[in-house]
Amino acid sequence: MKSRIWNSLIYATVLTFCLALVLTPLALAFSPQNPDLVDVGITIKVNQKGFSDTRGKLFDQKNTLKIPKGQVVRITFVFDESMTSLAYGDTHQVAITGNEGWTKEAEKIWMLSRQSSITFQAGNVGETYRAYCIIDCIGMEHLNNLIIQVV
Ligand SMILES: [Cu+2]
Repeated sequence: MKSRIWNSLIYATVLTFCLALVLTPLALAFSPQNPDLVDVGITIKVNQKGFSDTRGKLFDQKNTLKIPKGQVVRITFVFDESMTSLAYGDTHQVAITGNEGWTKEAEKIWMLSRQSSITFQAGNVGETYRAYCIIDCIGMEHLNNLIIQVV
């Protein structure tokens, strides 16, 4: 009799475990923040000189950020002020505006919270988006127009 109770207990435990194994990935797959649903992840450094790629090359009117059409893109903005600079005490907050009219804001980034992302789906070839800092900061004249082009 006792062993039957044990058996059903074990059975219940195993069943719960198996369900969790199956359901947890499913739940993750359908949660909107799931990184697996992002096709392209891009890191952009933010400092008083402007927006730059991970190697430190600044973006400008000619050197635009290119993203592939139709893909879900997550752009992570990283606080990149040098410790020796006055701007090290600064805070940035980046927003992206699409030419369809939407605007998405990242969280504030500063020395103690160094990165924040914006995720969106790229439109068709030729569409452009624009990223800019929405906080008064040192170097804001260089942080007002990162051009993102769909290619
Ligand atoms: Cu800023």
